Amino acid sequence: MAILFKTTAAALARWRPHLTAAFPGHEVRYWPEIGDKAAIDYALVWHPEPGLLASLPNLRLIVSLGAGIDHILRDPNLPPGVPILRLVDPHMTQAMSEYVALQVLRLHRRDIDYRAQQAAEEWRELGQANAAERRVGILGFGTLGQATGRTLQALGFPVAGWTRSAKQVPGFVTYAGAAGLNEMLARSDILVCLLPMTPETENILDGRLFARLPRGAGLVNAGRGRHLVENDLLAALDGGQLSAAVLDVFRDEPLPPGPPFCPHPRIVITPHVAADTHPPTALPIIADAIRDLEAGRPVANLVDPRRGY
Ligand code: NDP
Ligand code: OXD
Repeated sequence: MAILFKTTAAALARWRPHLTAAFPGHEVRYWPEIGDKAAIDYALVWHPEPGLLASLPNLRLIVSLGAGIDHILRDPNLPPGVPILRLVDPHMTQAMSEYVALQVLRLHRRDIDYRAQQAAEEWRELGQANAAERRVGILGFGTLGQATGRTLQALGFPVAGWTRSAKQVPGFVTYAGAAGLNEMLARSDILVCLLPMTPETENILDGRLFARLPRGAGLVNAGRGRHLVENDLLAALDGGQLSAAVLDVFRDEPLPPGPPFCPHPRIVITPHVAADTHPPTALPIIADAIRDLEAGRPVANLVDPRRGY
């Protein structure tokens, strides 16, 4: 019984020390040295090459090494019927809450302006709203969105969440679908994107959406780079419809150096680190899922590829 492991070279260094101990009884094979493909039962992957998974004839489970599965679903030749597991790890959920809280506070407390003043050696007080006056809207109110919402609410921000299907989340105002989006945007002084990447959500952060936010709103995108129409963001910042943006994810990663984003006075960039997968906590979750599958028990957090997330 063998496990295929495929991630980026940089991430592999974080995973490798933990892998053999996590799966006693299984041989772990590191892509591209995967040996006899027929021996591979499980594939733990991040951005697998299209066609790789379909070439494994006895594959029983595909595990995403992240919360998103877009990097798997982009393969047009996925093996039909092989279940796909996405990572739901409380450590990652906490990390995302911390990241978004940091960035919302950065926008709320005008940190970008104060850093610019510091660089210009300028001492000047800018006005400060209360957290209770700064309404935050979260696009994508699932595992990460709701946990983040709770953290922001504890800091005093009024938080609303937007989902695909209508749902009630105790303590929050929620909106759903295209009909709910307008209302949600109109009350979002800071908009946070924690959506999965699907055909419906691609390019959602565009000029038409920005125009429906209150003038001077801030944006935090920690979903996927393809949610954002980059030229529309730059135009909205130039025209003042948006006051600032924090971007963790990009169409091309690593982000090529230089304009338009590096540097930009109103854009803060982080290198896709909002909620890194943490091998010591993620591996026991994956090992439990494999044990459940082998014992014929239901496996938590399998995704429906037709839904796209
Ligand atoms: P979940 O599946 O738990 O939540 C997704 C949410 O998005 C749900 O509320 C869902 O609605 C909503 N949604 C999906 N499609 C639409 C749509 N068309 N319109 C409105 N709402 C929609 O995912 P997670 O919270 O675990 O993760 C979200 C995403 O965060 C990941 O897919 C990934 O892209 C990104 N991510 C980024 C990281 C980073 O480091 N930057 C780290 C981890 C994840 P409903 O509730 O109705 O299903
Ligand atoms: C994820 C990510 O999907 O890190 O987990 O982006």
